[in-house]
Amino acid sequence: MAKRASTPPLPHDRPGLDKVSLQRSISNHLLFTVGKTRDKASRHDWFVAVAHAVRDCMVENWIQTQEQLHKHEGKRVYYLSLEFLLGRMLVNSLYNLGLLDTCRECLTDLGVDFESIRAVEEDAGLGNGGLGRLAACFMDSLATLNYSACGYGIRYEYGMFHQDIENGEQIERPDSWLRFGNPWEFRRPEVSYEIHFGGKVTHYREEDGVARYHWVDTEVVLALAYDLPVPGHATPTTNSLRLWSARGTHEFDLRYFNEGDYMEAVANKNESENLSMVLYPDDSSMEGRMLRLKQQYFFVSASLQDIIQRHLNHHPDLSMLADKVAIQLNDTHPSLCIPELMRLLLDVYHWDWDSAWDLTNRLFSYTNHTIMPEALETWSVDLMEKLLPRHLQLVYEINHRLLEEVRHRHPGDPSVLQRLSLIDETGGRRVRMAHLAIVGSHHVNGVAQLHTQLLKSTTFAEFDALYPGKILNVTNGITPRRWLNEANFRLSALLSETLGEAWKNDLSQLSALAPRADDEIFQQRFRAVKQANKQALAAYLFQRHGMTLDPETLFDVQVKRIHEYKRQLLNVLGVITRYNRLRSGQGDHMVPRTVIFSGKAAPGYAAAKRIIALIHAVAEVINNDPLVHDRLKVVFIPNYNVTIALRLIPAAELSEQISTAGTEASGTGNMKLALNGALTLGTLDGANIEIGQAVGWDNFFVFGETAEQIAQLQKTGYHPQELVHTHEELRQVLDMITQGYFSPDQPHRFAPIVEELTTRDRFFLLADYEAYIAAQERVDDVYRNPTEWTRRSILNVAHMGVFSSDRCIQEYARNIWHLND
Ligand code: 26V
Repeated sequence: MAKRASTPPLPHDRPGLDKVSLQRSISNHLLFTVGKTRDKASRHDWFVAVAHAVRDCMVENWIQTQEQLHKHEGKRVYYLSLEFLLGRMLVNSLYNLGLLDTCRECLTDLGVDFESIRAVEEDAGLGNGGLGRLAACFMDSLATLNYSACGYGIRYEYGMFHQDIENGEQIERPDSWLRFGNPWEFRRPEVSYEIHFGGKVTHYREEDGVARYHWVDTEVVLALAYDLPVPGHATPTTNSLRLWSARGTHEFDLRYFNEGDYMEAVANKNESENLSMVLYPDDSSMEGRMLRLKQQYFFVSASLQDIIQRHLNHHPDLSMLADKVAIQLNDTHPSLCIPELMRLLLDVYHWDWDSAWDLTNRLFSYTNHTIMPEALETWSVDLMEKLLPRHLQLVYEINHRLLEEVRHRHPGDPSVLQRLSLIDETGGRRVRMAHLAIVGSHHVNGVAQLHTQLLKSTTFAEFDALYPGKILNVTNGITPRRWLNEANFRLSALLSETLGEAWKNDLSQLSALAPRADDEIFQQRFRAVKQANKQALAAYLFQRHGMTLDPETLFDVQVKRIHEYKRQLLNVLGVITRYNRLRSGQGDHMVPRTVIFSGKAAPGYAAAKRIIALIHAVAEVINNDPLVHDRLKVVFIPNYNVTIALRLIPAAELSEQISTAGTEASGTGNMKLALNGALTLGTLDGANIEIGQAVGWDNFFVFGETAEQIAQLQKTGYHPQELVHTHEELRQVLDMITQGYFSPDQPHRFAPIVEELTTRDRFFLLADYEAYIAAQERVDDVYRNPTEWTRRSILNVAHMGVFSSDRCIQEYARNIWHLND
């Protein structure tokens, strides 16, 4: 229904921002939305009532944010991401609305325990790891900075799988996070788009000789919209996150119905709905993922139709689209946007190629999140031909024009054509999605300085030469609302008492903490915060998993997805080395430690799953050895997710960021841990480098080969076996693993791990082993001096302000989206 500016709003209750009206609203929702009385209400019923009451408080600002944009004719950002790792929403929403304390009091007055209510909320785990969490942090910063933005994603029925550990091994369970409904979302059945697949392309010439293409005989799936409001912190802006859900259509089923095959028709409807069923885990293999390609196109087509529709609601045509809209592609997952927009402009709106390409190029920008060759997306030409025949034609045409340009610049050099081509011809023809995203975008960004530099000098060096200035850096960031204020209320209170509240929306203000680093009284209070956080974690792990952690030991934390390149295995080698030293009586001066691991392995990633099994096997032996009792403990916390991260990170003292230099694009866990006062033990990789620079290298335990040295080793030949011979302790550790010390029932269980390390060692663990062990000794040395440790820890917090996602978004706004022009 069209909105008339002159129509006065219907009379309605103003959702209460005070205790009395919030309480009334919660009571109303319990009765009228949930349909329960207070004596029959479960904790979940209360949660639903509270969430609805809180959601009500966002609606007015939400509607106003949309209306203001049209009035002010500003430019809007669309953030397209196949992943949004939001976690729980209740506390974050309350906090951003400034209602946390009020709500807590309301519930207390009603005789309901707030903590137990918040604990029943499911995590919205619609992402794999850093990439998805970055998207969630960006949504928070965009609203907090009052930018008009909308995120687009998929409303997966099943998010990131739930990890159980059985007999020391990872077992995956589906994450049916929606089974009790989602009180935050608004279903928009009126917002739906048709998405087409398959079929064939016909063409004809118009009278003036212009060729026209029709994509026909397609199958159709519907995309339905669900909106989540995203409130800024202490700002009026409330943006939207629009998630698409797939539904079958009658058109699709009709031929079966006509033949009377009801079962077939229903089965096909289910198949369409599979499109938004499940989030793909980031696997090491890209093979056989027809459904994933369909999912990507489903997402791209729905989002672009919606963006165009919204624009045409307020403008006569698309000529101004790039002046009103910026579209950010979060990795290559949405890069089908490029041929899809070309298809719409050429085949539907009848634009000429050059104008269509110009608009496309002015609209899109792309963020690259990895240079690992096996993680760069490619799609088989055959699959694309079957599923998206018109898009494949357009990819060919884009490629043809690209290669013409390259040929012109590099006459007589066919190898450069092969390297830049959108089609990889080696071993089955495949479309290189990163190349497509680069040529179709006006800017491409890496996510940390080193990563961007490597993009420019290695992976995409020839594109950098072809399009100077297109590739630039925006170092990642994290939202302080979630990762300091919500995660660590004790530290937040201390900071606010010391500095005032302004750090929450301007994290650079933390630098005023630096002069307190040597202040004994402040140190004591700061240390007490960390100690209380450690105790709280220990209490939680005891209650939830029966684990016993000693809060008097150093909490040494490595939490992230399990990947070979992140080198959890190097940590394990270090733990076994420490164990051997303790057992052989060399450990008297060693600091008692609890080594904490947490992280999921992709279900199909055998090597990563074996690392999880090894961690458990090593923990079993060490934790049951009375000789090292009290001095070393290894724990693996199952099912790492946003909620567990919020408990773990504030309690961490040492943050292990030990990826092979040149492999971790940025890392964001490194930022969360340092912001919460952990000292980093890290390689010169990703954003570690910038963290070291910001907090000062004296306050960071750095070790290991540089990216350049690693590249050199790769070039000149690396022989890990030789390192084993020269290092007695390392040899002993590897022998124990090979000979079944940690797996007496299956002596050969972990032999493949040592086999890889001593033959290939793709990630240079043995090259960094000695430096890692030495760095761990330095950690012990400093930890033995609590004043010095605390001083460094305070300086870390003080200098982490630059890693706020607010700073990131400002850089995107200025250098990429040109929002303020
Ligand atoms: C990497 C790999 C490595 C080999 C095995 C298969 C595989 C699959 C996925 C990936 C990562 C894909 C992209 C990604 O998630 N990148 C992460 O993005 C974060 C946000 O920018 C960044 O902090 C992490 O360093 C980066 O790994």
